Amino acid sequence: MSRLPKRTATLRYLAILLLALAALLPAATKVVNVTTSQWFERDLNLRARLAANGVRSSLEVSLGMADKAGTRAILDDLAQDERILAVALVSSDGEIVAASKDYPPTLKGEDLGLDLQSEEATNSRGELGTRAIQISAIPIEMSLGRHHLVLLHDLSFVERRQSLVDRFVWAVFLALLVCGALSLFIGARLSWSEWTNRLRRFVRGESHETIFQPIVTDLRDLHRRVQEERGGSSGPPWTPQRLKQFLRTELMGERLLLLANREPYIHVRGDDGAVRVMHPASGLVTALQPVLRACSGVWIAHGSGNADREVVDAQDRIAVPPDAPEYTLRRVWLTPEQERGYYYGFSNEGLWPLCHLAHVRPEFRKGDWEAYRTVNQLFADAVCAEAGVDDPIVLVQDYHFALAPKMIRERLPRASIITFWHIPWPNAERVGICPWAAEILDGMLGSSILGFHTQLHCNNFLDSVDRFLESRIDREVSGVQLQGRISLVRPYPISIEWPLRWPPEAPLPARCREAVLRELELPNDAILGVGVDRLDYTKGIIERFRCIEAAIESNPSLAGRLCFAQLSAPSRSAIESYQAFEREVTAEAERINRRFATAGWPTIRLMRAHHEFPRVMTFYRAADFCMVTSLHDGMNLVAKEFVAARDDEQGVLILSQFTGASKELSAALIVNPYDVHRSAEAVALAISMSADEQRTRMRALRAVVEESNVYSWAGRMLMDAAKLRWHERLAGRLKTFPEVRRASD
Ligand code: ADQ
Repeated sequence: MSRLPKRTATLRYLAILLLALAALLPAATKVVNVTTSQWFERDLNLRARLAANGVRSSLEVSLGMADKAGTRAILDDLAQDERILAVALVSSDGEIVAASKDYPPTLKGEDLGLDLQSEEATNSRGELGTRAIQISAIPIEMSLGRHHLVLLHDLSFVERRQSLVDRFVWAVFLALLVCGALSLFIGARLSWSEWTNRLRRFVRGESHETIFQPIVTDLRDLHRRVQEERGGSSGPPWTPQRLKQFLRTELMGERLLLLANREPYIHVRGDDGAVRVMHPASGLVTALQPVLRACSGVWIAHGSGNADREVVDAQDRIAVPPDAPEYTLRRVWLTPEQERGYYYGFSNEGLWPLCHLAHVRPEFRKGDWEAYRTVNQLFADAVCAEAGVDDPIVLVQDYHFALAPKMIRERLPRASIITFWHIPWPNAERVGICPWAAEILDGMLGSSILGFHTQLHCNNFLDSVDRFLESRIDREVSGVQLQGRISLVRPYPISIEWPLRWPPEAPLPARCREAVLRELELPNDAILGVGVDRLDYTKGIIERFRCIEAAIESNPSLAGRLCFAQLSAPSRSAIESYQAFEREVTAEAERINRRFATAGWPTIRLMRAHHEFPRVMTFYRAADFCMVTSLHDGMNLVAKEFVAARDDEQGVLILSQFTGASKELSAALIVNPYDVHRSAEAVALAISMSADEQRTRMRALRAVVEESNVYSWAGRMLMDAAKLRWHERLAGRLKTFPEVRRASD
């Protein structure tokens, strides 16, 4: 805040004070003068009366003896007083009986302007030469009759005193002015800084003085309007450049260390002996790859390809992407037993079904748990070895590494550890199924920030901590305090890059449609639906097929026109429940295809393969509608990819209400995949939807994904981490525990 407005305000108050004093001064002087002159008059009268009483008996004697000289001597004595100029004794008929020597002979009784018949003392004002005088007549009762002792008082001392009083009044006013100005300056300064401090404390949420509520309401309003003007985001849109810039300015250009089980590039030696690079079908990789490309750093992951070891250097590192390196991939090797226990066992037969409400029983085996602990330690060690500093920023990804945050924290207490849980977090009762629930929670709370896709998952996590750990939960800041450290628990809905890294030669949607219809040998008027998923029982693929079946059932004219292409990447095939699921999906597709065999071509096209990115995009752009019918899904990026692929603003998204994405993409047709009948109605609605309505919905969906892209996901987490780092460093400097308040505000 500039000093100028503060000074101007103080000067204004000073001028008001000056004017007020200037207006008061004449009145004050007048009042003081009148009052003092009344005091003096009263004083003189009193003196006159005292004098008269003092000489009354002597005068009576000298008058009785007709002793004129004696009488005059008495009066001369009286006139000795410095304030009495002259004295005369006047008879009741106004005759001067005797007078002191300085009594003006011309001043006769009738000239005195006094009532000489009065029994009371009387006064009048007059002048003697140039002097102002007061004339007092004091009646004296004597045996010779009533006389008046007339005293001429010198009033020049009154004038002298009054001018003294005037000067004194001026001096008092001047002193008042100086003191007023000084106290105004000091008071203004003190109250200004006190007020600013109180306001700051209130804005930071450290006090609750309702007096400031209107200001904060105005601030919020202003902030909201600024946000609206910027298209709803806090600040300019998040781009790779903004993310990079943010890292440089707010996090001092720190490298990111990213820990994830899945590697972004897998080197595989094919049957022909050549080494190929594969991109795994993984939502986590889809989301994090653009972030690491933007920020550089190290991605630490399990080396899972059969040619992975052949291409790394002595430190198990390789620069990626292979064609234009932007960051480092550090591979960690696992024995087959470790992989079986940690990955297939504890992570995917235990935690995955535990966290997804998809009716597959979680399996918890002690051997798997031990492998999980060992492998978490192995990866935590790799992170610490790559850190290079004692306070790195580590992004721990997913349920494979629940214990790693605490293990990293033990070796690097000053690290900023952001853990993101990509799958749902169930309610506390379900969490209790895991025999090591407390250890899992304790391990995760080694993080500085714990991120989930939705607020519901955060709430479930806090409830679980409440149930299984001795800790302090601060619901106001959404954090858990454990062993003197706080972990913030926040929702960060994940997303995809925007705009999509779509090859420049990407065909227009119409060309994509032609290509797909040709490949699937479909007629030009075919209605094409698409589904893209890993072959996972949580994705609701069987429910999706049944919904297509029900749509044709209720509208038989769709048979022979509606084709549903399901791109399914095999996933976790070593696990029995996944093998069974794959068999079930295949059988269900075959059954439906047999049922509508009269169509001339299979209704369900189950394309069981991992498809490279451009091909997936071609299907998105070719489709009339895309179905995401997960039974439970943390977010689901397929929904967002479909929306991002449709720059023609056509196509309809049918989206399960059990995905995190449905909380953001409300312009989709939201369905309950268990309700096959209603979901089939949604398919019918999608097929018959006008181009205008498709455009309106698609525009709304695209606006959401554009604004909440993966850079904003990473940016918001890193912003919170930066604030937390700042708080912790400050607290460390002050040697107090960090009082963390709303790190994301
Ligand atoms: P996933 O369960 O892997 O992710 P999802 O978010 O749908 O699920 O992402 C799947 C990704 O794999 C997409 O990028 C998709 O294009 C790709 N993919 C799917 N099938 C494919 C195929 N056959 N060929 C090639 N690519 C294919 C987990 C959670 C989700 C969460 C993400 C990110 O389960 O809920 O959204 O992490 O946090």
